Amino acid sequence: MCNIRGTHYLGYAVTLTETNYTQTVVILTPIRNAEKSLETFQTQIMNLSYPHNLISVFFGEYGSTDKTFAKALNISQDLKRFGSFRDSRVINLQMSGGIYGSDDFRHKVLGYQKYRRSHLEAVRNRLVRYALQNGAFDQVLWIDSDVEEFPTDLVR
Ligand SMILES: Nc1nc2c(ncn2[C@@H]2O[C@H](COP(=O)(O)OP(=O)(O)O)[C@@H](O)[C@H]2O)c(=O)[nH]1
Ligand SMILES: [Mg+2]
Repeated sequence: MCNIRGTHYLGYAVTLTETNYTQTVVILTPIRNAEKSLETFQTQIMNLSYPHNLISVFFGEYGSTDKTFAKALNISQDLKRFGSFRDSRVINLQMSGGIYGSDDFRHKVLGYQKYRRSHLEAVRNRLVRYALQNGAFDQVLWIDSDVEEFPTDLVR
């Protein structure tokens, strides 16, 4: 077992030592037609072990043809009300474009990938610009709504 900057390593198991956290974090999540993955996403965010009063969660939506915006709005209210998160908002990004279709279609058609990726990066950039203009954060973390599982100590 060794100790590297307060973190104990034993084989592949990592145990974080208790720390008095002070840094504020904003989680940025672009969403479009993400209705189906939002519930799992909410559960995972709620389960984060980092102090919720230091975490803000901003969703950046545009162009959904399902109930993504309304659902994200409910989640943002729940995060504040029941999860004691510092802040949570759903931002209307006003950015049309991107590639629509099934996961398979969007991810596999080679000719679309450069355009699809550059659109997504522009979306992420607009979201971070909004966040930095509307709050003061020590750390920024992008997590996509379709990441089905992440460790509860991800932010720590
Ligand atoms: N606002 C916005 N979000 C998008 C758009 N396309 C995808 N997203 C969201 O961005 C995240 C990543 O999209 P995804 O298609 O899974 O991309 P990939 O996994 O990086 O190939 C997900 O949370 C999507 O809901 C878009 O055009 N606008
Ligand atoms: Mg994805």
